[in-house]
Amino acid sequence: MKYQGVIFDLDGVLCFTDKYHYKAWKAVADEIGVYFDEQINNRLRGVSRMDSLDIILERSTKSYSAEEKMQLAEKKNDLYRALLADMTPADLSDEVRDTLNALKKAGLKLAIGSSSKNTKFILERIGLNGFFDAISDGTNISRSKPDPQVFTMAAEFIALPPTACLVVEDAEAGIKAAIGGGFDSAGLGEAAACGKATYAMHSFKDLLGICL
Ligand code: B16
Ligand code: MG
Repeated sequence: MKYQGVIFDLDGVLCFTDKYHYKAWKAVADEIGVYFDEQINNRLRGVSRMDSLDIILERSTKSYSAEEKMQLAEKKNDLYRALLADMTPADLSDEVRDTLNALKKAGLKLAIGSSSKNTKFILERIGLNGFFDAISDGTNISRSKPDPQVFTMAAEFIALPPTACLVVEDAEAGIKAAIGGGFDSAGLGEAAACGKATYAMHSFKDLLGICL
């Protein structure tokens, strides 16, 4: 096999929480009177919570203290988690579930590499709690994508060098992180269209052809 491990981004790859991020940020932006739309929301893909807030506040005329920013981010996260609570294992597609099972059965080590601090909660909601060999997420990193740290740590957790792992991403920031860390990458959506991924995928199951 070409790779011994696969590191998956979570939001936009295994499940789709964009609409929840959007709803929660929109409520916060409306409350402080800052314009926010779905196009701006697209810029938040793969970006950490505090960096996302900075992008939203680019349109604000008021400047916010670090403490005020923390409060806004906390408010967004409370709203976001309340929406995540509605997710169930039905939010994991059959295609993703079957592909993950086939990769695992073939003996590949599988890990998560996500910027989200809500990774474990989301995995629980969609019925993937305990499925992965390792989880590297927003709770163990100090630098977010496009820095490679989240993937470098995931590879360390599964005891493989970057050259033996494939990173699967939906965000250009994530592909840049993979390149920076010396990983091959497979892109979906924006990450496929950016032209920087090792493989451009049309569908999640394309991983079977790449890895097996
Ligand atoms: P949280 P990923 C990223 O997850 C999301 O794409 C991004 O929109 C979000 O701001 C970030 O997680 C932080 O999420 O607020 O839950 O810590 O795509 O890296 O799995
Ligand atoms: Mg993503």
